[in-house]
Order: sequence, then structure tokens, then C-alpha cells
Amino acid sequence: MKTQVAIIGGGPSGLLLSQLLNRAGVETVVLERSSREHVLERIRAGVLEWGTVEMLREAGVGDRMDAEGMPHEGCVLSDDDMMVRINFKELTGRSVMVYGQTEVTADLYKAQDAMGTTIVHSVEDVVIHDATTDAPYVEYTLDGTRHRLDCSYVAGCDGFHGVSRKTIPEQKRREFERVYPFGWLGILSRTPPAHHEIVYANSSNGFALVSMRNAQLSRYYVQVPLTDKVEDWSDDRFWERLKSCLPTEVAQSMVTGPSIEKSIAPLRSYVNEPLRWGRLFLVGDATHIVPPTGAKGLNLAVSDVYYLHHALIDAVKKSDETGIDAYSDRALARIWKAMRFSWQMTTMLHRFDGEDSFAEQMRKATLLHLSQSETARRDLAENYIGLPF
Ligand code: RFL
Ligand code: PHB
Repeated sequence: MKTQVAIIGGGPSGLLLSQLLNRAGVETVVLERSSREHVLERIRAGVLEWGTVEMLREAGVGDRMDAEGMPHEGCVLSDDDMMVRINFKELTGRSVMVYGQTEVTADLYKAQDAMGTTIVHSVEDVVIHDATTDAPYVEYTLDGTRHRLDCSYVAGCDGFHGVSRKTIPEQKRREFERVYPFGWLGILSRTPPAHHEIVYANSSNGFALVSMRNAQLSRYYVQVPLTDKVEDWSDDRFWERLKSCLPTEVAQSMVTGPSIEKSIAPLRSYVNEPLRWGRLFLVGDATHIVPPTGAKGLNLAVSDVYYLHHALIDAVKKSDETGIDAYSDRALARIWKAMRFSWQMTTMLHRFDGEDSFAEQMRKATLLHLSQSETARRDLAENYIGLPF
């Protein structure tokens, strides 16, 4: 098989890149390790920055998002009973869209099917060869048979545990990492959300988050030690902890019910750079991870795709390589700003085990300052709705 751009990974990064390239007449093949059902089962991100919303519209996959997604003009940060509303609309003129990553992915698969692009599922043992030559190729196993895919460029969109990043020799890249000493236990439940906007709650019992997928489907998270297992958390225990972290006003509106999904995600900040090795380009979680506190992971993947799709179109269509030469630096400039924001939000809102009493006061003072300073709120809003591409 032969194609112009081989895309490893059929998550949101790989699918959106494929969608934008094919619309511009650049041919792709997507190689995905899992089945489509499995990819569509994963419950992940819920908040789309305004730039992501515009990109999805531009990619021709915005209709259902516009019909079913929920534009949010603000969110709330709380410290015990103090609630600070960040009015995105008033402070920046923009909003975010609450629309699940699962739905974005489903919309992208549907659009790709309609265009007749090639997405190969359940591939195993993907190996990228000759990335530093003009003729890279990818080998993979499907149903026990080894295949070869020749291409001009390879896009590594295979997430944190993928093979693309590891293909680059260690001496050719640098890694930066901060691992946080806690994770998020998340549940999905068919109950109306406790608040009409997302609530990021700091409390003496740790961090909690109120989010939603629609008016009847809530998504909640609480901070848990890394040693905890999902089995340690019955639904009752979860609801009790959540309630103890939320401002009374929100806790009173909480409607409990059985969880329909429950999982624990560790929190880390991670950057691998550069994002290019010869004709291999890294995108999204394959090269950076943010803690979910700023809702930046999916959105950063989308901004990488924004830079890379323009660059690849110029390279393939016009033999103009300036875009691909600039890709890594352009993407990294935005990545580091989102890293800073996510780290700051995480530090401002979580209890760190073994922390001193000073740390707690710093969190409280930051939240109090936010409640009193429009300048501080505008800074948060500007980052939350998404910095320009
Ligand atoms: P993905 O989604 O991990 O997709 C990578 C795909 O590559 C496949 N793959 C391979 N395929 C072929 N060969 C291999 N060797 C392969 N290895 C892996 C995988 O099966 C998969 O299909 O990466 P991508 O596309 O870069 O997308 C990134 C986003 O998924 C991620 O950043 C967000 O989900 C992070 N995130 C959030 N981001 C936001 O912007 N807003 C949020 O509100 C938000 N909340 C979250 C989140 C992530 C969470 N978890 C579980 C990590 C909440 C949570 C709980
Ligand atoms: C979610 O709805 O899953 C969600 C919302 C906001 C975040 C992280 C996750 O910061």
C-alpha cells in the first residue's frame, strides 16, 4: 500500500488530521491499534476551546456539535463555600463548548466514512522505518499478516503509550516531566448536573470537579491518592466525598444515582521535544500530556493538528517545506503556555499529601485574589477559552 501521509493512531488527533488533509486533496491512511468500538467507548475530555470549535466547523464536522453541544459562557472556581464565577464572555468576548471527546470522535469517524478514507483498525506491532529519508515506510500486522505502507510523511498521533515518540532516538530528543502525587477518580451518571456550569472546587477534603455531557448526564471527579483503585470506591463513597468537597450551594443540588462509568486517571505534565524527526511528526498526547485541570489536552492536540495540516498541505501540494520546518517550534510555543496554565490550575486547586500549612494558605489567597480582581479573572478566562493558534 502507498499513501502521502501515514497517520499512526485513530484518536481525535489522527482523525482530525486525516479529515483536514483529505479535504485538501492529500491522501492518508490511518493505522489504529484498537477497534472502533473501543475508541468510541473511552470517556475523556468534555470542554472545547473556541478555536477547537472553529476548527471542527472548518473540518466539516461541526453540525452535531452546534446542535447538541452546550456553549458555556463561564465557569466557577470555589474554595469551601466561596464561589468565584469566571465570566468568559464578558472578560474575553468568547465562550467554550461542552461537547464530549467521544462525540467529536464519532463525528470524525462518520465524516471519514462519508469521504471514503482508509482507516485500518486492530493493527499490531507498528514499526516506522527510514523516517530520516525521503521514503519512509510503516510496517504493521493485521490478522496475522505483515503489511508495508509506503508514504511521504508519517504523523505520530498514537497517544502517550504509542510507538511514534519512541521511534526517535533518545539522544535526539528531550523530555520534561512533573508527576503529581494524586489522580482523578471520574464517574459518569445519568443524573442532572449539580450546577449549570463547570465547578472546579478546592476544599480541605481535596479537589472535586462538577462537569456534564448534557442536561441529564453528569461527569464528576474527585482527587484520590495514586495508590487507590476503582474497586476501593463504591458509588456511595464517591458521592459522599464529592459532596464534602463542593460548596454547600452546589452540594444541595447534587442528585445521586448509579455510576455508568468509573475510572482513575493519574495526573502529569509532560513534554517531549522536538516534535519532528526527519519526516516523522508528533502530534497531541504522543508528545505532551497535561493534567486535566485546565481542560487543555484535547485542545492542544487540535492546535498541533492546525499547524501540521497547513504545513503538510504546503509540503505535499507545493513542495514548500517552510511549514514543516517551523512546525515543532510553532506548536511548542503554544504547548508550553498551556503547560503553564494547567500546572497553575492544578497547583491552585489540589491538596498535596504532606504539604505544609503555608501551601494551603497560598491556594486560599490565590482564590481570594481571583474573587476580588477582574485582572486575575481575565487572565484565567483568556487561558481557559484558549490562546490563539
Ligand atoms: P489519544 O486519544 O490517546 O489517541 C491515540 C490513539 O492512538 C492509538 N494507538 C495506536 N495506534 C496504532 N499503533 C500503536 N502502537 C498505537 N498506540 C496507541 C490509541 O488506541 C488511540 O486511539 O491521543 P490524541 O488523539 O492525541 O488525543 C488526546 C486526547 O485524547 C487527550 O489529550 C484528552 O482526552 C485529555 N483530556 C482532556 N482534554 C481536554 O482538552 N479537555 C478535557 O476536559 C479533558 N479531560 C482528558 C480529560 C483526559 C482524561 N484521561 C482519561 C487521560 C479527562 C480525562 C479523565
Ligand atoms: C470533563 O467534563 O470531563 C472535564 C471538564 C473540565 C476539565 C476536565 C474534564 O477540566
